[in-house]
This record gives sequence, C-alpha cells and structure tokens, in this order.
Amino acid sequence: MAESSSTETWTRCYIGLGSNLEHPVTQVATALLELERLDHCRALVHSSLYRSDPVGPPGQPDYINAVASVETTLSPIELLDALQAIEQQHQRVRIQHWGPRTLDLDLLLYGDQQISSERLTVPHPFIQARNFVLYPLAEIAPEVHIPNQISLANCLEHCENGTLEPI
Ligand code: A4P
Ligand code: MG
Repeated sequence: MAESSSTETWTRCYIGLGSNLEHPVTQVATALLELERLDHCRALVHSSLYRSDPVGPPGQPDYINAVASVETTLSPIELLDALQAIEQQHQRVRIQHWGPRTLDLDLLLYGDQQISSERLTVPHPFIQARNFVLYPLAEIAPEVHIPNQISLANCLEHCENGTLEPI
C-alpha cells in the first residue's frame, strides 16, 4: 500500500500515549477523547492508565502511559500527521530526546506493516523493550502480532513490569 494516500481498507493500529508534564492524567485522558473523534478512525479501544518510572534523562517526573487502538482508513503517514496535530494541541515542545513532554503519541503498530521511512518507523523501534508499552498493549490485545517478534507473550517474558502500575 502506498504510504502517502488513504484507502477504503480499515486497518487496526496501536498507539502509545505518554505524558509527564502539566497534569499527565488529564493530558492522556483528553488525548484518548481526541483519538476517538479523529476523522477516518473508528472503534477506539484503550487500556487502563499506568504510572511508570521515566526512561531516559534522569530527574524528570513519572509518566502516565496508556495504549489505544483504532481502526483507520488513513495511511500510516496520514495517521502520523493526525497524531502530531494532537500533540501540538497539547502544546508539545520538542526540547530533548526522551525528555519530559506534555504528550507523546507513538504509532506502535499499523496492521501487519513494517515501515522504514524518514518520518516513520513501524513497528515503533523500542516496542519490545518498554514495559509501559507492552503491558498496556497486552491488556487490550494479548494476541496481537508484532512483525519481527515471536509473540507479545514472548516480549513480556523478557520485559519486567518493574514499578509499572495501573492507576
Ligand atoms: N517517528 C518515527 N517513527 C515513529 C513512530 N512509529 N511513531 C518520528 C511516532 N513518531 C515516529 O519523535 C521524533 C520523530 O520520530 C517524529 O517527528 C516522527 O517523524 P518525537 O516524539 O518528537 O521524539 P521523542 O518522543 O523524543 O523520541 P522517540 O524516539 O519517539 O522517543 P519515545 O520512544 O517516544 O520515548 N518513559 C516512560 N516511563 N514513559 C514514556 O512514555 N517516553 C519517552 C519518549 C522516554 N521515556 C519514557 C516515555
Ligand atoms: Mg515519540
């Protein structure tokens, strides 16, 4: 499928949400509503919200994370554009890689597709190493197929939940 144009095929996608600034629970809850209202998307399902220790630069606040899933007719790059527009509505400022943010929306999975382009890598490159992605994902889609991985269950076996906790 062309990366740049939408189709009439509905594809199920998974999106990781994270926030550790400016009332993170509200940021994530609002973003879920905004995802639900996106044009050309339907059937939103989402996990619980989880509190997690920050991965990356030390000294930043704890994160609130969740995973959501929608069916969409948007192409991968159109969906990324829509996700980045929502990030902008949340006054997301890109200062530091892996640094604190009001809202981060990562496209984790787009159907079974593997994408490697300048703007988009799918599956998201760190999906198998992050408890704050894998555990919420397993809550809503325990059988989901992750291209390049044996199974989600196998990923979970190699990724401790640590201090991750549903709130
Ligand atoms: N991009 C490429 N592929 C994708 C994709 N699959 N989804 C490009 C979204 N964007 C993708 O993203 C930089 C560029 O990546 C985008 O312009 C897009 O074209 P960004 O969101 O500005 O950068 P970032 O978030 O700082 O980097 P990255 O690699 O996305 O980091 P992550 O993986 O999002 O990690 N700790 C906890 N506990 N919880 C968290 O949620 N998040 C991060 C950020 C660090 N530590 C965390 C958490
Ligand atoms: Mg990101």
